[in-house]
Amino acid sequence: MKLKIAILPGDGIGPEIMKQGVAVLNAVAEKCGHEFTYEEALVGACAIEACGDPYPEATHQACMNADAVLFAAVGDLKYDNNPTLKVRPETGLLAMRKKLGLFANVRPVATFDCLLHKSPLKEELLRGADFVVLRELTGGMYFGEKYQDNDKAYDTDVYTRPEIERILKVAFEMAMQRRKHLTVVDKANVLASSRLWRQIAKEMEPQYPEVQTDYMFIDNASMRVLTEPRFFDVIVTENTFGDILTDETSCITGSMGLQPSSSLGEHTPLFEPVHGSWPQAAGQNLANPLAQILSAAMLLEHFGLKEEGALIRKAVDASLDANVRTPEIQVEGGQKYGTREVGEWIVNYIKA
Ligand code: GGG
Repeated sequence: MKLKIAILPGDGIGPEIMKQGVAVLNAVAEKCGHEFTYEEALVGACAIEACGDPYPEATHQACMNADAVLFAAVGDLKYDNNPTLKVRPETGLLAMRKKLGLFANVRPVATFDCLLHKSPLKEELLRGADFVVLRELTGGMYFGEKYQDNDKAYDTDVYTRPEIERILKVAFEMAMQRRKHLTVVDKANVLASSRLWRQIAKEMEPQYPEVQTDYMFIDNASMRVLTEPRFFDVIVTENTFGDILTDETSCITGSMGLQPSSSLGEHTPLFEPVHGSWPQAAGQNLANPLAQILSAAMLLEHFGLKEEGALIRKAVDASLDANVRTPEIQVEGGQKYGTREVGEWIVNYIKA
């Protein structure tokens, strides 16, 4: 298969983990006889530095012209530490999602047996946990009207019926493909937008009679994903709740560096780690490349390359079993591996 992939390394650890993601894609292409071509483009702080725009038109064109986008992360301390800098790297990410119409962010949460002990949670609660958080990605507070002066600030939490219906349709259909259990997570006891989500979900329920649908407040869900992770199959929720909930679920997988995602919608699909740019670790060969590599696996699976995706997953499992791990999941007293060494080990496994 021929695939044209837009490569967006972004900021911080982004370029380092992306290098490993692309190396793994190349190893798969070589092994399985595919032709993947790449066009690299700027997004985030590096794009602001280059041209003053965190999502330049040239990057948008590269994304639109590609079959898929492989993205790493954006964010830089310079902007976190200086609130007078009004153009932030993260607005590049939001603009990209909005312009590509990527409203459905699929964030799978699964355990790795050899890392269960790394979690702060009890092993017996975690074993076998396997669910998906479907995060709405182009609405809510992230995109609603904002205001800030010295004395007052607000973000508006807006959702329209079509925005809610389209993400719920994806959620119900995903549940049908899995264990037929959907949990709608909201804050309907307080928020009007949540009440509309709940109303529309209840209206849609009869179209999917095989799906067991339940409703949970975000505060309760935040507790239940940690105390009863096996309860969940598909969680659907709005933008902000989904962002927060999936950092929390890194306690289930064992590391933020192990959570990949896909973003689907109107235009080119995008694949990215759930984690951010970790600018403090940039250039130090410390970051875990596995979320990026697993995002590449999701990319291939999206185009029907199931065996190729499975090959990457097998290589990732093998690297973890062989204790070839970055510091945050390293075996106590074991050998240290960096971003590069983990990536190279996986490439060699795939080529063997
Ligand atoms: N790879 C994800 C990333 O770069 N995250 C940084 C960030 O700004 N995240 C906010 C979001 O995902 O909405």
